[in-house]
Amino acid sequence: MLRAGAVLIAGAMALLIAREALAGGVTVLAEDVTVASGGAVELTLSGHSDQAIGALGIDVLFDEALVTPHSCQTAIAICNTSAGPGLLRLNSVSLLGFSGDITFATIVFEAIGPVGSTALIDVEVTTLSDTIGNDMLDQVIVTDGSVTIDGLAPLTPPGDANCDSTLSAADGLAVIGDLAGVYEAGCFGLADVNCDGKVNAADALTILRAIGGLPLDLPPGCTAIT
Ligand SMILES: [Ca+2]
Ligand SMILES: [Ca+2]
Repeated sequence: MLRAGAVLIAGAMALLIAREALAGGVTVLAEDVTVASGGAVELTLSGHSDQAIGALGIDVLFDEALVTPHSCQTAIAICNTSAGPGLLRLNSVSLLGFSGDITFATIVFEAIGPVGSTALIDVEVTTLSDTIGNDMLDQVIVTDGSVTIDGLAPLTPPGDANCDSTLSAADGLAVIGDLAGVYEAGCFGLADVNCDGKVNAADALTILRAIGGLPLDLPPGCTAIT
């Protein structure tokens, strides 16, 4: 009887461990970052999946009185920075799937709230399946992030690719230099100034046009740099 009990307990423990392993199959994690009021900051949404992901939907909710998304760079998804008030939405499908360590998106937030406030970056995975459509939502572990608005953090406005607190032609050069592999722009991620989800020569040109006071051809929802 005692032996049967021990077997039962061992079996239950094995089941628990197996369930925990399963529950740890997919992680989605948002960073905690700090930014000066009026500045911009990169927040990376990353994670890991052992199994290939075929379909993914992520909602990122935030306090729109404190932060506003300027751009969203992603190699695997479609990202809508203005899906609703205080809502950024990522959607992705892949026939081959993606797995391992994954960068889902790099979001640039502008801090519009007062010094001392913190905006919770609430991450909700709404869709998750493997490449043949099997639901994997019960396997995901999500970690929310935050943007803390700090009076001590250096001011880095959108477009400030070289992180020197001002927007100048040097930022256009930093973008081109980084793309060419001759210089590492410390705030390269801030340079998607035309909000098309990637940083390239068109952004360097947009920076130069903005400095020169020339009209900028920006999509709806993309705030002009100044
Ligand atoms: Ca700069
Ligand atoms: Ca761009």
